[in-house]
Amino acid sequence: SNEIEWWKNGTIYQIYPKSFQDTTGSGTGDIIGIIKRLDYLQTLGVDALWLTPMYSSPQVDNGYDVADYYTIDPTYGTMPQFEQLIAETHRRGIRIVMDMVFNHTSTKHEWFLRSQDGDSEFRPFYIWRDPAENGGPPNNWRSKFGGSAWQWHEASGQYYLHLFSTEQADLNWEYPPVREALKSVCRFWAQKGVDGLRLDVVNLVSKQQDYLPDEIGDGRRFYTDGPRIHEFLHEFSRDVFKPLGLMTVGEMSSTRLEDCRRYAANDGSELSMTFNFHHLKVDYLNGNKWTDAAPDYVLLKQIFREWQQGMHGYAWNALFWCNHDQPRIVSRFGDEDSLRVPSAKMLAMVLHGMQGTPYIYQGEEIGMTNPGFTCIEQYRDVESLNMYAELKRAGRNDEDLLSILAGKSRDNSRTPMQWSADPQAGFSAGAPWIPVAHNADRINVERALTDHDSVFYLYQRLAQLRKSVSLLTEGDYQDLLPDHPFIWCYTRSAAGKTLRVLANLSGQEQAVPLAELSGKVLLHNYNEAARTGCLRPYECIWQLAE
Ligand code: TEU
Repeated sequence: SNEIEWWKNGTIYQIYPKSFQDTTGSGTGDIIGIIKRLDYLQTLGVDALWLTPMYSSPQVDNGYDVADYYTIDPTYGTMPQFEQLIAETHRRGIRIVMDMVFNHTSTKHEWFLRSQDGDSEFRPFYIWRDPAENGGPPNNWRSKFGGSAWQWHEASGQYYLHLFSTEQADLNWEYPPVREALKSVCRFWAQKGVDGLRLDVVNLVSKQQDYLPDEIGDGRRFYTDGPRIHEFLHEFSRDVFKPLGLMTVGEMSSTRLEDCRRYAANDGSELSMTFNFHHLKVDYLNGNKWTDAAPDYVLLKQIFREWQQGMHGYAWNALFWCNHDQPRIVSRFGDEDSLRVPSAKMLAMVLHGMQGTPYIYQGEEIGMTNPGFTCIEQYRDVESLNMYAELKRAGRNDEDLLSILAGKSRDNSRTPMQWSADPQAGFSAGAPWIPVAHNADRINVERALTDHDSVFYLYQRLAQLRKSVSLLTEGDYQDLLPDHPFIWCYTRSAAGKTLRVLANLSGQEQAVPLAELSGKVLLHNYNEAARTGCLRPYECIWQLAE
C-alpha cells in the first residue's frame, strides 16, 4: 500500500517502568502507574510506547536478566493489568513496543537451571566451555560489566559465557531449539496485542564458534555483527516479525554502518530500524566510557552525516539522545543552569530534524538533568557499581570516580520521573528505589504543562511536524558547515523543498558564516523571528525554503 509504515513519521516514547509512576507506595513504578499517565502521553502526541522489561526477574540488571519471558514480575503488577495497559494504550491510538532480551537470560531462568544440571535438552541452550590448559577461563574475553566474560560452574566442571553480568548467561543461538523458543516468546506477546519489539543487543547473538582469545581487545570483535547474524535476523523476520506485522528496532552494540544498512533494510528483510551508539561516544577519551572528556562536536556532526547519508534510501535509523543506559543529554551536551531550556530545545530540534524515527526517553520532554549524585551509596546500577569497585581496586581515587560516575553512570537517567513539586516528585508515596534528583521542585511535568514556553510543548510540536512535513520523512541530508566547531547547519531536501536546521551547540554567541539566512521560520527555540548574522547561545532555527 502507498500508505507509509506508521513508524516512518511517528515518534516513540521510552518508559523505564521502575522509575515512571508508583501507585502502591512500594517505591518502584508499576503498570497501573503507566495507565494513569496515558492521557499525559497522549497530550505529548507520541505514537508508541517502548516499555523496558517487566518480565519476572531477580533485578540484577533491572529486568534485563529475565527469569521467565511469559510472566510479569509482581513488583510491576499482574498479567491482567498488563492486558489492561495494552487496551488502554490502543484506545488512545498509541502502540506498544516490548523489550525482547534474547542474547541472554537470568541464571535463575528454568532453562539455565536445567542446563547447569546437565539436562541433555537444555545443556546446549547456553555456551559452556572447558577450562583452558592452565585451568582458567576458555579465553580472555571481558564482560561489558567488568571482569572475565566466563563464570566457572563447579558442579559441571565447565565455564559459561556472560557478556554482561555473571547472572546473565548468554544463550546459544547456534542451537535451533533456542531460536524456536524465542520465536514462541514473540508470538505470545504479539497475540496479546503488542505492536513492536525492541531487540536488546541483538547484534551480539552470533558468536564466532572457535572462541579465540583476543590479542588486541576485549573479545567484542569475535561476537559483534557476527558470522550468522544476518541469517538469524532473516529467519526471525520470515518466521515471526513479518507474519505478525511487528515493527522491530534492534539495539546494535558497537556496530558498523554497512551492517546496519542490512539490519534495517527498507525491504523489511531483517528489522524495521536500528539504534547505534557512535554519536554518544564523542565525549569518551580514546573510546573509554569512564573518562571525562568535553564533547567533540565536529566529530558528532561527522557521525550523524555518515549515518544519515549512509542509510538514506537503503535503511532506517532510530534517532535518540537519551535512554536508560545514557546520561541525560541536557547535562551532557547542553546546560543545566540558566540556559537549560534553550539548550534542551536546541538538542531536540537538531535530532528531530533528521531522517529516522525519533525516540523520547521519559523526562527528556521536560528537560530533566542528571541528578548530581555525590556518593556511591546513591548508585544502584550493576555496571556502575562494578566499575567503581574495579577502578578503586586499581588505585583510582574516590573523588575522580564519583565525578566520572556523575557524568556517565546509567543511573543518571534512572532517577524517578519528575511529575510535580510534591514529595518524591509525585513519583511515589513511599521511599523511591533510587533518590529523586535535587531539582525536581523546579523541573517537573506539572510546571511544564502550565508554561507554554516549556520544553514539553516543543516536543509536542516536533511530533506534530513529523506528521505534517513529509520532508522530515523523505528528505536527504547535507551538512553546510561540517568543520565549524560549534555551529551545526544541515539541510533536508526533497522535491524542490528544503528545510534548513541551524543550531549553535555552544553556550556562547556565534557569528554565522553563511551568505544568507532566508526562509520562513518554521520552528525556533527562542520564540522570536530569526536574527541574522549571529546565533545566541544554544539558538536553533528551522527554516523552510520553497
Ligand atoms: O544495553 C547494552 C549496552 O550496549 C549498554 O548497556 C552498554 O553496553 C553499557 O551502557 C556500557 O556502556 C542493553 C540494555 O539497554 C542494558 O540496559 C542492559 O544492561 C544490557 O543490554 C544487557 O541486557
